[in-house]
Parts: sequence; structure tokens; C-alpha cells
Amino acid sequence: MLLASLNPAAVAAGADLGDAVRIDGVSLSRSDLVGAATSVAERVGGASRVAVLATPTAATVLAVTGCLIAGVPVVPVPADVGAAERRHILADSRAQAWLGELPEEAEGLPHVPVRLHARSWHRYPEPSPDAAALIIYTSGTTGPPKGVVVSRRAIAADIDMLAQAWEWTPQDTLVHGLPLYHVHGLVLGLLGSLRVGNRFVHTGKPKPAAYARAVRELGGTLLFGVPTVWSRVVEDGDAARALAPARLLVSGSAALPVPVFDGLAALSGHRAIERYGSTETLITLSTFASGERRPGWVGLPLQGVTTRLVADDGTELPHDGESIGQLHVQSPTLFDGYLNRPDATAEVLGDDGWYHTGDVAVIDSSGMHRIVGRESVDLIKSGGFRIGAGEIETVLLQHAGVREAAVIGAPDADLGQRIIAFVVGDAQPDELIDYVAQQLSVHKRPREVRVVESLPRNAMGKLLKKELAQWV
Ligand code: MCA
Ligand code: AMP
Repeated sequence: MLLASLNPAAVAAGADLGDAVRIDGVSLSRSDLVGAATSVAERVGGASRVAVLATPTAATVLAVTGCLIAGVPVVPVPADVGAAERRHILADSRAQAWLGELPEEAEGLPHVPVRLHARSWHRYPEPSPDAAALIIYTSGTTGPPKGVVVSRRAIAADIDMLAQAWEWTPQDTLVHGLPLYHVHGLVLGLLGSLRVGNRFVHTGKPKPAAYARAVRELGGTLLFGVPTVWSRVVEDGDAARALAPARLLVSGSAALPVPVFDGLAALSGHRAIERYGSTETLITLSTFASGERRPGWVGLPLQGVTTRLVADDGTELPHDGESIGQLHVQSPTLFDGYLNRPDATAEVLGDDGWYHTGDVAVIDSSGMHRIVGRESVDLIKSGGFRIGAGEIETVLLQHAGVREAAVIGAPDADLGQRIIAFVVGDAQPDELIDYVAQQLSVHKRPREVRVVESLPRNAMGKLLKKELAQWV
């Protein structure tokens, strides 16, 4: 059973100890969750796919849980989604309804509300492990985001691998304040908790003081954050010190800078666990609760995962801690392809089923991995969000005041990378920042727009992004 801790028989037999989920001022016991989510399941059962505006609320928790009970694939829509991205996700996924909260514009879809106090005790058969659980939209280097089809089997396998690596048990209280529309916050944080059976606390925003409070007042033991969150915790020394009683601090979604790792260790006493993965593979590498945690390195393959390093000419490179190559992954947690995009799926899944991560790495003789960078400068990681330069350029070019546009990710101490757009035209920078926030999503907006006379290009007219990076 995917959500093992919601087994109605176990809940009825008294596994219902206190609150299972705390979010947005609402506490849900395990029997609240089973009853209310099954009531959701009754109303969506039979749908082929539904969209959930994934705000950090109890409605989202019940919507996703209800769909997983009924075997209806969920399309999580970013809570801060803009108009063009919302239209794309709905059209591409062919979602049949909005479940839970409604966005500003429903795009003509019917609405199924989630009722917190409704209850149903109907027993659903467990859907096939091969069935899709989620379709998560994620950015590529060009074009609009693609829907990553994630199976129930992949999610169950990943959570079990991580539970083993992190010694994660029902006695933990998992805390985070991350979005519920990506793997990190949704699959690991929420679904992980519902599978393992631990208490889950969502802090709203992932502010340092909120993490400190969750440890102090709610007994948080297992804390998840992207590097930006941990960097802000280190900046706030009191909050960092307050995390000392926790069991594990876990960082992922982007590289954890060594000074942040060291700062956390000095202030909280915790050497953070780092783990690595992607929407397409889920989490495949991690350091272990009982193993070495090496700053700047993302860990060892989880159980069942194999990796290889490949040179440009296709030959395999040695695991000597020095050879740098493209990282390929094989794992029981791989996705089932991009929705409607067999061409794009074939590009990243070799004939032999290895996923080409697009990351460049080294592996040492003990199997420890270090991510050196990405193959493409056009895939940006900002605040742990994956953002394609191409999708922002496309939107900027739709603005009447923009003739040319080029987007890069510049190093940023807080966000890892900061999105900077260079445009040729007569629009105002603030106007363009707002335009991207309204069309794509708030988190994809450039932090800076520079209006320039011309963009650097070679003799063939090709844009020279490396030169743009030097301008910064
Ligand atoms: C500012 N705001 C605006 C604008 N400017 N709103 C509209 N238009 C504008 N032009 C407001 C917003 O409304 C919002 O307000 C606030 O600014 C957001 O501020 P921002 O600076 O964007 O946020 P931040 O504080 O810098 O965010 C940092 C963050 C965030 C919280 C760390 O980046 C984050 O949540 N990252 C997590 C990403 C993540 O989970 N990635 C996982 C994917 P207000 O605050 O009032 O709403 S990776 C994954 O899943 C894999 C597999 C993995 O490995 O984990
Ligand atoms: P996403 O699909 O949003 O999870 O993005 C996946 C990408 O995030 C990976 O291909 C990496 O480039 C990056 N990433 C995730 N975790 C880490 C990490 N611990 N260190 C460095 N990069 C990471």
C-alpha cells in the first residue's frame, strides 16, 4: 500500500495517535485524514486526471491523498502559477477538474471542493503500483515545462530507500516549509510521512524562526530544506542553535555550499545530510544517517541505484575521485516518461534505460559522488527551483517592448543562482519582471533585468551566453 500509514484497518485498530499532519493552522489525525481523503476519493473516482493548485494547506493534503486512494493521477499546479504556465499545464495534461482550491482563473474546468469535515469509510482496493500517481511539470532548457509521469511504484521505492538511509521511522516528526508541487516538499515530505507513518509539520514559509519553533514546540526531528533555507538558517544564529535537538537536517534540490554546511555544523551541531536527485529519477544519492557526511559531496547510491560516469565520446570513466563525466543513473525510481513527449523522453533515456541526468559529476573509489555542474547553462537552479532560460526568454519576447532577450543564471549567495535577463528593447525592467511573474510564476521571475544596446553574438549570429555571464 503506497500510503501505508493510512491503512484503514490499522487506523481503526488504534494507530491514530495524535496529529498526523499540521499545516496552515489545521491539525489532522490519521483517522481525519483517512475519512476526509476517502470522501475526496469518492468525488473524484473515475476521473483520468485532476489538477490541484498546490497551496500549503490542508485542502491540498486531502486532495492529493484522496486521489492516491482513488487511483486518480494528480497534476500539482504551482501555488504561484501565472496565466501562460497554467494554460499550458492544463492543456498539456488534459486535467478534467480542479480539486481543492481554485486559482484566479479556472480556465473553464469544473471545480470539486475539498471538505475538511466530510468523512467516508469506503474501502478502495489498492491501485496497481504501475499506475501513475503524479504528473509533475518541470522545466527543460527550452520550451514550456514537461509533465513528468511518476508511478506509485517509484514513489514507494524512493521513500523506502530514504527511510533506510536516514533511519526514518514513525517516531520522527518531519518538518519543512517547502512547496507542495515538487518532489522535495510533496513526495518526500508529505507522501514520505504518510508512508512511513511519522508526524508531518508544514511551517508555511520555510523561515528560520519557523523551523526553530517546530523543533522547540513540536519536537521536530527530521528537517528538510533547500540550500537557500539552510543558508538563511545559518544567517540567523539563534534559529540555527535552536535546531540542536533535531535528529537530522537534510539538504537537497541544489548544491549545499560548503560554508553553509560548516556554519550549520558549528551552530546547530549537525553535519547536514545531503542528497541528490531530480523530478525524473526521484532521489537516488544520499549520505547516510550512520555514514560519512562530506561537505561538497552528495553521497552514495541508495539501495537499488546504480550510476556511471560517461565521457563525451561515450566511454565510461573510472571512479577515481578526479575524472569528470556526465552522470547517468539507473534506479527503480525512474519516471515513466514525459507526458505526450516520446521525443523528449528518448533524449534523456538511453536505449539501455539509463537516465542521462544532464549533471556533470565525479565519483570516488568509495562510491561517493560530487556534482560539479550542469551540462547546459540554460537550466537554472534558483532557490532550489529548476527554471529553463528558454521559457523565460520566450515569455519576454512576447512582450511588446522586447526585441531580443537572453536569460542566464548568475551565482548568488542566497539563491544559488539568480535569474538575470538581458533585453534589447524599450520596456522598463520592473514591468518585465512583473510580466514574467504573471505569465509563468512568481518564482521564475528574473531578479534583475538589464536593458542593453545589443546582445553578444558570434559571426553566425549565435548568442554567446558565456560572455553575458562575464558582463555580470
Ligand atoms: C516579489 N514578490 C512578487 C514579485 N516580487 N510577487 C509578484 N510579482 C513580483 N514581481 C513576492 C511574492 O509574492 C512573495 O510574497 C515573495 O515575493 C516571494 O519572494 P521570493 O523572493 O520569490 O521568495 P524567496 O523568499 O526568495 O524564496 C526562497 C525559498 C524558495 C523560500 C527558498 O525559493 C523556495 O520555496 N524554494 C524551494 C524550491 C523547491 O522546493 N524545489 C524543489 C524542486 P509572499 O512571500 O508574501 O508570498 S527539486 C526536487 O523536487 C528534487 C527532486 C530534489 O532534489 O529535491
Ligand atoms: P529538479 O528536477 O527540480 O529536482 O532538478 C534536478 C536537478 O537539481 C538535478 O539534475 C541537479 O542539477 C540539481 N540538484 C538536485 N539536488 C542536488 C544536490 N544535492 N546538489 C547539486 N545539485 C542538485
